Amino acid sequence: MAIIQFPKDFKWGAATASYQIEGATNEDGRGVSIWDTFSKTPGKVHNGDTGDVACDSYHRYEEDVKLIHDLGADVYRFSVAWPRIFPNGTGEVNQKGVDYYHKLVDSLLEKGIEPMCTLYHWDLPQALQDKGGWDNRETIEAFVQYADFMFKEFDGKIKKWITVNEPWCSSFLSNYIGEHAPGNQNLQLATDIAHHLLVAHGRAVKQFRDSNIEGEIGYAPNVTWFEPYSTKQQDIEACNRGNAWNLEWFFDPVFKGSYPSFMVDWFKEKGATPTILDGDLEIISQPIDFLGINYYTGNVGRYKENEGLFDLENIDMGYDKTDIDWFIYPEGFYKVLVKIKDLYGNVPIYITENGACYNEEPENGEVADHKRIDYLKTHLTALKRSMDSGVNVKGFLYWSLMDNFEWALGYSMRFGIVHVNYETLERTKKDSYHWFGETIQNGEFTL
Ligand code: GBH
Repeated sequence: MAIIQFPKDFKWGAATASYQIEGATNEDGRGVSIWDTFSKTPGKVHNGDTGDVACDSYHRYEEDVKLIHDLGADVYRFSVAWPRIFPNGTGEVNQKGVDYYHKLVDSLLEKGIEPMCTLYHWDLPQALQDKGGWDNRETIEAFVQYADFMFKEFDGKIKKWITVNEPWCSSFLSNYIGEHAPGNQNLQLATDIAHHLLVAHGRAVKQFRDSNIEGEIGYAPNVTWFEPYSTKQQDIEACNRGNAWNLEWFFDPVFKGSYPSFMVDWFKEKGATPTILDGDLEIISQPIDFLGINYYTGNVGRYKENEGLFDLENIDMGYDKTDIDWFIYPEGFYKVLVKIKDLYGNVPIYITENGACYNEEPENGEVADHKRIDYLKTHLTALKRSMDSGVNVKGFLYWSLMDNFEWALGYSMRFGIVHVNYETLERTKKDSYHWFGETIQNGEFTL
């Protein structure tokens, strides 16, 4: 039996995102987002599910804030639906949308919960998509205006800001793999969009500094880990490429002001080169106050000619998977954090997302999701090990507070520590909620 103990000032919390929980997509003047369009396009989302109702958190936020409070969380990470604030992406502000986030933030602050606000968690106003979306640099301007409005409106209330969530997903997953909105399949396009998202991030950080906003700002890239199948050079290099697609590609520009050259060369051979304008890399590399890290899964990878973008195949080593079919790989969590420290120094890190998909349903008012507790235990243990190796981790936010709209997989996949019944919208605390609450209270758990 071992006790895994976290520092006294370690911050605990849970995370959500606007389109995944709010519902009320047609209310109080909210504009249309690319996820409304995408989810209503036949064949794009499992079962034809949409975010129209989702968890109805737009109406039930007080109940949800109570769940966060009862958990004992220090921080709640949520995102703002850009089309609630600017229904057309730019121009007129929609006051009712602004009011909603004031009510949410006020009720968090009343209960002593610190709000951590993500400005962009994928729900781009459709009006901007109609003009080319993130491929059009005007979207960057629109984002900076939206960000600046939010900074000033919530200055003094929100003191932790995240510009963009998982730019890899809104670029490559959405515009090359095509699994997420807007669903394009074009590597050059995706590469430009990745770049524009980074410029948007940097511009927003600069705006934050220029406007003298109180608090801290960062971004939240997703990372994974490919462990080479063997010590063969080809396996190692293929895994380096797989890792760098999430890691160096999205970190080097921010921390070093350049793209990783081995990846630029690789992409060039595949026909894609980011379109970089003068001054872009300088803007992107504005110093940030913290790094949000989202980690879920890792893979063992092996070189295979012409396999995917990187001559890399996933090997099934027989590791357990969660219900979404992702390998459970806590060792990758440890390794990627140590690699981040080695490459980029000791920037403060919040784990802004980590969590497991298991689809247990309530029985007699209880959800016995012990596999989720095991996932949490192994990942928190790996996290603590990284901290003991000098990684500067300040906090951990579980994804997600509650079951929600899991993007292309609709409501079929559940990540919550709170169960949501999508017929009645009733919330039920799972066993993992109680376990996590105790861990937060004690600042430690027993393995
Ligand atoms: C996050 O994305 C999102 O921020 C959040 O909104 C979402 O609900 C949550 O995670 C759960 O999905 O190679 O097939 O094993 C996660 C992004 C991208 C996670 C790719 C895992 C590899 C899966 N991810 N990924 S696989």
